[in-house]
Amino acid sequence: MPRVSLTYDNERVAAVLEEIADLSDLSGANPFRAVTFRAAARAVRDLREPLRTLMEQKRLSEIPKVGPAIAGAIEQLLTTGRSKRHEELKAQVPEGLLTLLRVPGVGPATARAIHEHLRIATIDELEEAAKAGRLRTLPKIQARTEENIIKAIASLKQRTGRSLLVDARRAASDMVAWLRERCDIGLIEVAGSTRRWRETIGDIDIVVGSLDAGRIMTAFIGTPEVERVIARGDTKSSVVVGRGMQIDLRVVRPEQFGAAMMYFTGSKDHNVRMRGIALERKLLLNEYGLFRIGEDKDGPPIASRSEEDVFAALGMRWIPPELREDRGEIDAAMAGALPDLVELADIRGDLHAHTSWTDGRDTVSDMAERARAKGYEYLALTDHSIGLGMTHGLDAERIAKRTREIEAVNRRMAPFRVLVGSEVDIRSSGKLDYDDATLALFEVVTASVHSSFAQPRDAQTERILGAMRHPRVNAISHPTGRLLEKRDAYDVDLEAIIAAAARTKTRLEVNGGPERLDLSDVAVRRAMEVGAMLVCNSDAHAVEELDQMEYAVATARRGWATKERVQNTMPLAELLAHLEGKG
Ligand code: DGT
Ligand code: CA
Ligand code: CA
Ligand code: ZN
Repeated sequence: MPRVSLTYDNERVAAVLEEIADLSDLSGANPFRAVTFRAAARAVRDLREPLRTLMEQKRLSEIPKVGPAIAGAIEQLLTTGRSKRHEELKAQVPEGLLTLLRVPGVGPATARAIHEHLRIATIDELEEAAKAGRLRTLPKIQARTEENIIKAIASLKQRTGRSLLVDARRAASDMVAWLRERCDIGLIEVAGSTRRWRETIGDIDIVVGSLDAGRIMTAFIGTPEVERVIARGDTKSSVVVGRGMQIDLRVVRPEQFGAAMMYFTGSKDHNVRMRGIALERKLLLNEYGLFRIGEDKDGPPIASRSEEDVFAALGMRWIPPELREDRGEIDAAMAGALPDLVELADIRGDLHAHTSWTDGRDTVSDMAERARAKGYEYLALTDHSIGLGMTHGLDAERIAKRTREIEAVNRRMAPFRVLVGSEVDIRSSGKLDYDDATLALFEVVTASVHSSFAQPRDAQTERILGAMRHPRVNAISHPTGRLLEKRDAYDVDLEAIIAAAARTKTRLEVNGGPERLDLSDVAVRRAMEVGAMLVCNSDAHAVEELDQMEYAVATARRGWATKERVQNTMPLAELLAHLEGKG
């Protein structure tokens, strides 16, 4: 049987190599070792092939920055899930020291000094010491560093510890692929918040319908990804895989699969209401099926095999998992008024992507080829404006050169169409980064905030409203600026922006970047209510990131978005007409 190729491998190995680097630093060992491992981690992240393939072809040492020692460590990780060097270092370095490195501003030398002098090993202890002014008594730590550490810890503490949806989906599909291959399971699906495409995930839930629970549990626990087994039972087990991600697996009988999927998909609030609806009809709904009250639990259910059966028996159409949050979907389903949600297949092009002209990795031609291969009719390449010094923004001369390159690609690839686009920065003053004459050089302009996040609410709101009033600005990208588990949205009157979007016909982006998902589902719902138009974009900085569109569409669906309200479901000709004068 062929081995499952685990896409998660490269990322997982890179993370361990990085941790080896951090631990080497913390142990005060040879500093070059840390540098080497960190460089190798970066090289592994940039790989386009699975490490497993390279290992099987004995080509690990061809990876830049990977010498024989690191190649050996990678091979150990891939085959046993562990690395000797990693384990040795972990035994050497006091537990908890690694977590201090998560505080921005605390490097290895600082962490070691803090530990040696103050015996501090946790973030809570660090915060306490910083607040008591005890850090500044240490050599090389100034009062300002101490202040910064207090601030950094405050923002760290805002994180929920939940995982990004994209990481959960990857780990979940790797596990499903592994179990399918090992056990030949017909009925297996991801449930829980991952199936609902919630923006962050607490743990992954997988449901299997099979009569062979024992064998499936054994395979589950024996997966090479598994770092720790939390619980093992006959029908329910839990494990932890890379990066602390927990996976719960439940096995039910095949004829119970639909009811179990419904139960474990949740959300909890949705389930509570569904059970209430059942009770009103003198029915009992649980993970085994829908039953007439009074009959014993082992009697035959009215429905249980598929979700459709259960919903139908309750007088409802099947509710897409993205809607199952108890936000009105149950009433809508009973009234036959569920929205006809936008689908990935409705998307005809992408209106926000970057190339190697600015901070993207791939060329105009590569991006266009991949977009066409995805079945798109068009792709807007929206490289950054000049003000973003760090991303090598386009000046007049480079705009012209890039446009000529795009035209050449368009001649070759017609009828596929690359649109000449710009992601124009909204400066802190509220001015756009290009003058009107320059903006007129683009077919698509999306405007966004990349700096001065701390402006007061009124100023920030006016800054974005000003951009929306500009006739050449088609859309606002990542309208709130949030980075999940990293940075809060800037303080802005989103209600005013959504209202202005409807008024000025400026589209609001649903950005599919894994850390963004911005607008959020809730904001999309508001935009839908108010009549604002949306655009679903990938914000790809490399060809494979065009696939982030899936996340933009899922987030739009969670906000009840329909096809008619998403601009890039339009065919090219219609889109071009709309872009002129904001249609
Ligand atoms: P998460 O893991 O925090 O991202 O969110 P979920 O929705 O995946 O929650 P989780 O993993 O605790 O449970 C998965 C689903 O199983 C949940 O959405 C509803 C159902 N469920 C689990 N435990 C209970 C419970 O005690 N009561 C009810 N009503 N439903 C439950
Ligand atoms: Ca879960
Ligand atoms: Ca769970
Ligand atoms: Zn962008």
